[in-house]
Amino acid sequence: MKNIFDLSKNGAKKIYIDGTLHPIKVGMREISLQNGKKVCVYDTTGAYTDDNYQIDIRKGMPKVREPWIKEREKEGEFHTQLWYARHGIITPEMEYVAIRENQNNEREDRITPEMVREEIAEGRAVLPSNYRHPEAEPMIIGSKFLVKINANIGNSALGSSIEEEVEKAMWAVKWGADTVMDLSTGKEIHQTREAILRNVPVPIGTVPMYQALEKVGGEIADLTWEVYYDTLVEQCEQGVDYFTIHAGILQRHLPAALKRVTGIVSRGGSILAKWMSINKQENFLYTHFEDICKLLKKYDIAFSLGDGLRPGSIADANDAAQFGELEVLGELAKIAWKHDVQVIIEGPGHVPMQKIRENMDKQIKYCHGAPFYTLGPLVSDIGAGYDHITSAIGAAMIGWMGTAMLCYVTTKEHLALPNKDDVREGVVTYKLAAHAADIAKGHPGAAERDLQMSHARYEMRWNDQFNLSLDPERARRMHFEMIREGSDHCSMCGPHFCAMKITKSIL
Ligand code: IRN
Ligand code: FE2
Repeated sequence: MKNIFDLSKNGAKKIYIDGTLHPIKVGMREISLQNGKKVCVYDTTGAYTDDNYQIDIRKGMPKVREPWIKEREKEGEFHTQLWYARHGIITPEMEYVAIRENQNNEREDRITPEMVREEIAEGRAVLPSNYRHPEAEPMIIGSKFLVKINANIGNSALGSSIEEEVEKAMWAVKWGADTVMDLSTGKEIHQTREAILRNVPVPIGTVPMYQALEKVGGEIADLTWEVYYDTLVEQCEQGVDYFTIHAGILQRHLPAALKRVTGIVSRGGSILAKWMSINKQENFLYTHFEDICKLLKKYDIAFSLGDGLRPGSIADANDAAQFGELEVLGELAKIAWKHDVQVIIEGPGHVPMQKIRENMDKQIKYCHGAPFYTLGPLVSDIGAGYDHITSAIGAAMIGWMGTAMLCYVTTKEHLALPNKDDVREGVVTYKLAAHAADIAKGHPGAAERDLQMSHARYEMRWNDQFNLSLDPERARRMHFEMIREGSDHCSMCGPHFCAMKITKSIL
């Protein structure tokens, strides 16, 4: 397989930073500039960008966490990162993410391993780490840290193959996805997930309900707690790091939700609503919540408490159904914490800009500081074909307000299953939204790359401009569409109308 991860053509290389508390090596990306400066940036590609690495899909990736897990095995007990944090223990995973977050800067306000521990202990940050997924590099989701992005992939009944989905997953991490969710609902769900888990260096999330429903032939009436639980165990064993579990949508929320313009737009949420209406019983994920906690705790899998009632149109934003469910998610977070299980809270959806603030405020109020993870939100309903942008506007805003992870939305949202190119565009668009939020939040050193980019622009260092951008390949191709290598200007202004050139000639 051709190496899609070659950094050298973009003036970059992989470097490793040693831990001080633990014998760990943290991979980062170093971009070398024409003026001799070096810029160190966060890197999600794991061993793929290591010079000596040979990609072999059948063999899978190196197991970076294996030595630490073996160590715990020797001690005879496993605990969750939350348990360790609460007991004052800084794990190798915690030191790892602290080093990663700093992007090699030595500023006084840099992230320390102790800060990581404290944020996890307080439930304000999550370090997804199923010990059955040792291929995943530790990363952290919390409002004090870099805003993270998730890329959804997965087949549907109408298309895609295992190879295509693995390629999409690798492509997603190439462009910077911090986690990948496999949302497959079609054929060979187990095998597809296995191939993805073994071949990406980031945490993997799923919505187990999708496979549970497949197991009963798509018949919601046939769904049972037992089938769901078996599915959970299967996915736990495979190594899934976090599960979207729609345990907060309850019978009492349904009348309001059914009166909406767009009803229930969450797949998981709609399945459970239908199940409740058929059986006249409470959501079995809610009634069995503690059983789920006990299972997840054994593996250190995090909850991503699903927003089954997120609004699917701006007309439905911030309604009683949505916030009623959010309140329940906050109660469930407390129960999960009682079991030392880590928790993220999922959020919307479609929300006009003036209603975004209330979402963050209510999440903080109801959910006791648990990280917020939103799908956009899309700030308008008319962006079909451009919904990566409609949603990135909302994502940047809510990220700035404190949302810890942004679930990307692709150009194909509402229209079709995204392909590789859609994944790339979605990921880069969301990296921008997340980065814009990091700058606005004042994350230590976040704006350094921007400053270097601006110097490169003013000094017409074209290669540096490409290499510092989030998609060097696209930037380079566009620049050279109309102009030859070695020109000191671009084809936008031509040789005589470059404002920066004119400015520099003013004495
Ligand atoms: C994120 C925030 N709110 C929803 N999401 C994601 O939406 C969730 O993590 C999953 O990847 C996707 C589909 O969820 P539903 O439609 O089953 O709720
Ligand atoms: Fe939508």
